[in-house]
Amino acid sequence: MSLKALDYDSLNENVKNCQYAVRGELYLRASELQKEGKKIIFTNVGNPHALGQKPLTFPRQVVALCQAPFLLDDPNVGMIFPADAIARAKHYLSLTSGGLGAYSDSRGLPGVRKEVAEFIERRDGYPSDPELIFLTDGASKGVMQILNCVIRGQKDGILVPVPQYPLYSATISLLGGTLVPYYLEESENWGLDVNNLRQSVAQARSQGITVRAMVIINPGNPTGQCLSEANLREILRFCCNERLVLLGDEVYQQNIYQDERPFISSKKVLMDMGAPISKEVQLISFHTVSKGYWGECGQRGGYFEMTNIPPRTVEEIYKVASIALSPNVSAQIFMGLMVSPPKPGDISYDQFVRESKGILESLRRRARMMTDGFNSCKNVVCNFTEGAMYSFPQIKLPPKAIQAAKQAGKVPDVFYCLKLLEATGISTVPGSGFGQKEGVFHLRTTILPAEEEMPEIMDSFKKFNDEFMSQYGVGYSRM
Ligand code: DCS
Repeated sequence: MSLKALDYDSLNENVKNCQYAVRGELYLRASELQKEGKKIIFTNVGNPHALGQKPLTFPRQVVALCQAPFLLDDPNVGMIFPADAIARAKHYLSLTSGGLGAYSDSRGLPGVRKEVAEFIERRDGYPSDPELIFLTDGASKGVMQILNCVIRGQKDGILVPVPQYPLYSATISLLGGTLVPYYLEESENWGLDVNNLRQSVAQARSQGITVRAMVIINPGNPTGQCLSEANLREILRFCCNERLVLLGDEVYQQNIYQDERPFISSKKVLMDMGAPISKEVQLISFHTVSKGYWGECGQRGGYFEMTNIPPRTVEEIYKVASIALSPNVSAQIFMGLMVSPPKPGDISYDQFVRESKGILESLRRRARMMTDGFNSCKNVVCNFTEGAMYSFPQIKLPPKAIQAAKQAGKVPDVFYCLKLLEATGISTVPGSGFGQKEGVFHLRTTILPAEEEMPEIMDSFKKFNDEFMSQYGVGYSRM
């Protein structure tokens, strides 16, 4: 009998081939254990509110009023909401055509796109055009839209860092393109060596692949490094010479935990380089409301900015965005608020600063606690989390553990992470889900558990790791 289209054996092979480890085997097992009543610490996803982070007050007040505009007509509204939140809610409602229940333009509300452009101008010191900014349902949707425009078939290659965030590998698989890996240097604090890029491109070309775009994640996920200005210049020059579109994933730009290497946007570095390069390199930069100290992952708000993209292409991207009608309108308002938060002198300013500083400073301390915790463990080495939300320790698995994993039919780091989960309830993602060099093993955890729980979590990790290493024989010395 012939198969129906949605019978498993007749599904689109690209769907079956696509892997997304952040919600993979470890996550599924953790969910099962949770159902059985075990306490699970979900450190597999960068989802701050799920781990207890409180929403910032001001944006929630504004969006609450936008969702329930009848409150604005209530004579008591001023007793519950501060005047600046009321004013901002009225401002955002005036930008919509019918409030939050109405579709917006498929590129987003023009008024919010203008606020995003003003934010970029303040951040970089260069003009930004709202016409070249599209609002999206989270950065993920933006990345998918752009990769969809770039990938024409299997012979089109996209340079992706390894380790990488699997949105990229999964989307490239879904779209039937080819991922061209370039390796980040763990011993250089996960720095990017342009020679590795050259080698990757040469190898891909020798296999008949047309390399069309390059992805950078800055600050890195899962690796946590901030790219230096010099490194960004090299990357931009490389993209210019090789005629590659640069996809700059900058969703963690507010999450910086050291002062030596601040975040610098690819757009600013490109503009600083001046003509002709600043007019040549095609760049798309992505941002989100999910990360930073906002952590509003469930709202699904993001944007991308296009630089040096021809108007006819922008029109085509607009056409494709139109198929989905409209990005979430409430998320667009979150984005507007994120890029234009309360200013000094506003009623809500002090509270806003107190809340956001509290979150960022605690994240900074947690980044330190985790790195130090991992580095105090046997056979574990870990670079400091300069930015983003993750720790990515290398686990030097003894040969006996690798053997035991093989016998159990598991990839060695999956084996380790499953044992960790069963023993401690800590749900991580094995390094193999992000890509890593052959024979080298990692795990990724977020730095998001509550600060007061952190010592206990690190103690329980250490205890597990000690037992694991003595069970399987130490075998390796620390780097
Ligand atoms: N880009 C990077 C580098 C990310 O880490 C994420 C989310 C996204 C884009 C997508 O964000 P939004 O679609 O929510 O805007 N990070 C996932 C992760 O690794 N853990 O949690 C989510």
